[in-house]
Amino acid sequence: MHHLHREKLFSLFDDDQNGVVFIQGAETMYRYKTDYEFPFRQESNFWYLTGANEADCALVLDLKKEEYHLFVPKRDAQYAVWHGYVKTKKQYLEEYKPDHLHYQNEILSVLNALKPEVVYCLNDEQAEFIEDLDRGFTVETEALEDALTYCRVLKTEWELDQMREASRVNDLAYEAVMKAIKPGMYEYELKAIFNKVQIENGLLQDAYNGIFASGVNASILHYVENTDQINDGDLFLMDAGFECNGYAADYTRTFPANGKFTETQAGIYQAVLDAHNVVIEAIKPGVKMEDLHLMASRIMMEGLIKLDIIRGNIDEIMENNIFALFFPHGLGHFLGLDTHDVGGYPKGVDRIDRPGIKFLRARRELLPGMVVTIEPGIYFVPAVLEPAIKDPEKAKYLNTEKVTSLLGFGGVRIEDDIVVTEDGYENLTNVPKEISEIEALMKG
Ligand SMILES: [Mn+2]
Repeated sequence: MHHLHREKLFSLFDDDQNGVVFIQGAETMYRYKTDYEFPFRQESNFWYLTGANEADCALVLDLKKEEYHLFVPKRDAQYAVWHGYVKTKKQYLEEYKPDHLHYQNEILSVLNALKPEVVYCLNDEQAEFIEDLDRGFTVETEALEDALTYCRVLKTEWELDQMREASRVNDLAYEAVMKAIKPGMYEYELKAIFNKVQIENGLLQDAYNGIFASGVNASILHYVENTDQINDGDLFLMDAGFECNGYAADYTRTFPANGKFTETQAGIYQAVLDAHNVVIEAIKPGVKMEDLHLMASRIMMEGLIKLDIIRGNIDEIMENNIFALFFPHGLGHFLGLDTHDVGGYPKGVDRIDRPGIKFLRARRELLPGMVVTIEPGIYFVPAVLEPAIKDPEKAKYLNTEKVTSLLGFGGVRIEDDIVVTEDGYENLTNVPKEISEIEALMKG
């Protein structure tokens, strides 16, 4: 499948130029100065183009001949003692099917033979490696990043299948946690249940550090300690996902630890859920994420007006950015090989005519094949709301008494993974989110 990704990249460069793409893959990472090895995770662009999940590799793509050179490390017997094997060149060729296979120390001789007019590199560090070869190669760092972003943001059917599998397992893991949770448990016990389901289904790599937050901890956006005991009456917010062949799932669900929403919890939850549902229904090609963000914010503010947590005219509340007090993050992000995937900040008009690149421009509008998360939320963050209560310009829109009473509430976030299709969307996430569905699932 990775050969399709290389073809896609080749198609973006003019083939009458004598240029090459050069990328170094990930190295083994150690904990500080010890021999503790972190689990290996290939650099996403290198993985995208090669499917080679090994440390210390590199690639050269010859843009003129459209040929793929893979460079692999030369391992000694000592490596086999610790890692069980040393692959032969024949094994590498069979596994990754490059047009040409070389050892790492042959990069210079291959480049010397190709004599490229320009070497497209991924970043300054790798460009420096080429410059340090001291053969006067011209190096370019922006065009390759732009091209790979363009490739990766529009998923192929194979890539979508990996995300569907990551989602299928994520569905199971979420339901297992929702069924298991009881007041008195510790947050990490739910993480253990979540990870068990992922791993026993063959997904071994988490996509990001999961958040398992009870009560007030849910108002800390990147709470990853997961150490606290869960109280009766707490809401529990969980935001976690694993990868399938490098492709992430990233959901969030918020549910009552004891299985039953209180009236206040249900009110705030419903405000977020209404925004989440309406925004997802609006997804189709041509829609802009920033418009969806404002749409979600407005619906949530209408919900908070109905609950008498904020007061005033909805247009004025939007104009004065009161929504940012309760919704201090973005509506969503691109999802793929990275949880916050490439393509979120498209290049402007000034990047249209990069040298040697055919594609016209990146677009902010959603297009078929893009995958985004939709994750509105309402949080009661004391560090944000306490100053707002003291600021008359903001406080006039707040029911300060009610807001003060909710400073220990925590937060609600609901996040699904959405594929943009030709005529709308495909929702990859299938975990209960309506209040009645959640309560029915948790009752067992
Ligand atoms: Mn997310």
